[in-house]
Amino acid sequence: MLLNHVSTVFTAYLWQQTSFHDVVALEIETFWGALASQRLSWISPFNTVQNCNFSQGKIKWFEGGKLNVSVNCLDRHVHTCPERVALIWERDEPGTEVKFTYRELLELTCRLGNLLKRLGVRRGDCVTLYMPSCPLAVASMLACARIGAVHNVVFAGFSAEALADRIRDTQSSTVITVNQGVRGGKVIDLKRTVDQAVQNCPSVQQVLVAMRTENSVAMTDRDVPLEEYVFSYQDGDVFGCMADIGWITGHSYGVYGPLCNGGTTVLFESTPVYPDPGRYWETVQRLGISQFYGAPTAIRLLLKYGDEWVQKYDRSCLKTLGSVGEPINREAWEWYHRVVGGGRCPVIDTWWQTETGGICIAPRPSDPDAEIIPGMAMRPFYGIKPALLDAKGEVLHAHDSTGALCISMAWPGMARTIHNDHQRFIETYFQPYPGYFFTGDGAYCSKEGYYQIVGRLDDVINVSGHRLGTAELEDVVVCTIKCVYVFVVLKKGVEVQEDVLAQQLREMVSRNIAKYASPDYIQVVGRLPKTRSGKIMRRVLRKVVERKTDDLGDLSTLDDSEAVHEVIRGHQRLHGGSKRE
Ligand code: 6R9
Repeated sequence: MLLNHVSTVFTAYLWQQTSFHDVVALEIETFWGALASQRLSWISPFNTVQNCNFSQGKIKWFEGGKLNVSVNCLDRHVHTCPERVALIWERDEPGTEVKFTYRELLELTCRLGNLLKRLGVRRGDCVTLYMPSCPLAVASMLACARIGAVHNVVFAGFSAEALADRIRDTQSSTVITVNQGVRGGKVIDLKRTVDQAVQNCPSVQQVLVAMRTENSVAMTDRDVPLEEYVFSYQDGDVFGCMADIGWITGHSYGVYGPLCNGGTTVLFESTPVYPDPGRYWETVQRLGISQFYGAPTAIRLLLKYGDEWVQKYDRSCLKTLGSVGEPINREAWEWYHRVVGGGRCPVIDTWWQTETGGICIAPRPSDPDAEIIPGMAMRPFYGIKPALLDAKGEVLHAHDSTGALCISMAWPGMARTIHNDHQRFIETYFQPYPGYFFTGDGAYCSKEGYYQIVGRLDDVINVSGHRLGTAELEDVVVCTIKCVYVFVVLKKGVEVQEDVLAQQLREMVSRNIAKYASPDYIQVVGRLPKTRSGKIMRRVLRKVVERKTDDLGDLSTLDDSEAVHEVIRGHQRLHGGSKRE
């Protein structure tokens, strides 16, 4: 876990810089080796930079080296600048942000680390966190890392069953939570959910409970009350990653990346539309955010509310706008660039995955005036060697082709196994294309050598011999029909002629079907089932289209369960109740 975040450190660091042509030419090993020695404090130095073999699923970086990521995030900076602001907690209650200095965060982390040790948590144990994005959650992550425990951060939006599954999976003896969470003005009884979950988790011996609100909650013998510490305000550079810490983006770019670099990070507890759709931009103005990192789903939602909500606030502090989680369609990209950034800030579409640990393909770093093409992740990050492979497993050497996105060389942030299932790790990522790490995504490489993600590979269809992804079709529909949410289901194995597809799309547009439409293989609906990080749950929608709604699978990561019923009703209205070929 510790080393997984090492490359995040570098990507976050490089993102803040402007010109890097001088490092591009360096050899990969020299590059990572030099950065690792210069940017991190090691307890014992490493002997080799890398020792990786994809066919064996062997990923070893910095062998012999030992470091503590919590020390790298905190102690180093407390020695040089203890009063610098490490965290700005953008609380759900508008205008009540709280700042934490590196000194305060270290203090809180050490106290928690000592408490965990006193409660019997040992190196290698897994601690489950079920908390909103707040300083205590960050301190809990860092406290685990500090004492060598593993943290399992579960979205505070998950149900008791989903939480119980994850606790059982990791055999946690300790859970950390808060009495209640607050999101979008609503109070959520998190402790009560934990109580329900642990009834079916015999491994849990203790639940640490902090107070997020003033309301007391029922405590049992198993529960340990925690007090919070809060304070000091200071100015500084501000990295504003809006992702919840329960998503990998919150881990890498909300916590480990900024803190390891001695930066100031914003923890956003609220939603983009609470108390109104100006929340993000009011926060940008008030906190002086310089790098804003968000998800396309939020950008598309805010676009719908109009420019006034953005223009009301001074955004001159913004330098860079980032996007992550799914393809950003051209319209959203352009609005983000023109309205939010006032045409001044580069918009960076960053492609990566939980498995990659940090950003792998993004338009920057590159020359400050190098071109950026809307909706394209474009350039591989240093040390990332993408390759596109065809269905036969052959590498596509020519540009202007689409294939399975693989990565041909190891990099330090990559996943090294799947917890308790190394065989599955090898089968999922290394067996589909021997010698390559397989991402599961499809990508197009342009004539210029720029990459564009076209969507998950199981969602790609063959149109007149070209592989078209869901993202491309959705982009067309959003631009023409002017609706916010579009989801394209591609029936497996379908081959269509380009003119047939174009005709179907034209018909949809001319009939102005903004809510439900049904050519053979396309569904356009109103509200969609999505995860909290904004990913459309395509497997659920596929089941709706295939009329297998009795078994929709695991819905625990769903943000709004009502949306599924809306889609089912919409689909029935279109096709009636009967089964159709
Ligand atoms: C960081 C994160 C990973 C999957 C990934 C891809 C999709 C992420 C994207 C993108 C197009 C981008 N994805 N960023 N697709 N353009 N800029 O999202 O991790 O939650 O593990 O999801 O998300 O399909 O494979 P994770």
